[in-house]
Amino acid sequence: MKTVASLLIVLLLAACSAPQGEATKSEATAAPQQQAATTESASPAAPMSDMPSEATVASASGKVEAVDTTAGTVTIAHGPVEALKWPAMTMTFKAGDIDISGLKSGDQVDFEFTSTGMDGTLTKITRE
Ligand SMILES: [Cu+2]
Repeated sequence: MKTVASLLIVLLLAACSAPQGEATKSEATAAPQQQAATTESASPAAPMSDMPSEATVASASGKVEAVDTTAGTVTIAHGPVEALKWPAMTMTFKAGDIDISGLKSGDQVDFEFTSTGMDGTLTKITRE
């Protein structure tokens, strides 16, 4: 039993010494990496600024509050948008390529839109 125990100790020591050697190496290379990470975390806007470039598609329903065919915008009081963790709110969507001439305030609508940040561009809108 003693032999087994000492073998285990030797194995454990061997197992321990190998990672230590690697740890020393990675510590040496970790310094510049940490600096890079610090630079990134110094600007918390960096991860956020990636979001607007990646448009999120979401759908919601709500009530049209205003239609501006000249500006090409529709203001909608919409319900919560779980995909974007948006609460219910009233906001103005860009119409994009959508024909909004048939909409009028008071219309109940289901709509889909792409969102970049708090900006929404309609991709589909149908009256209920
Ligand atoms: Cu909104």
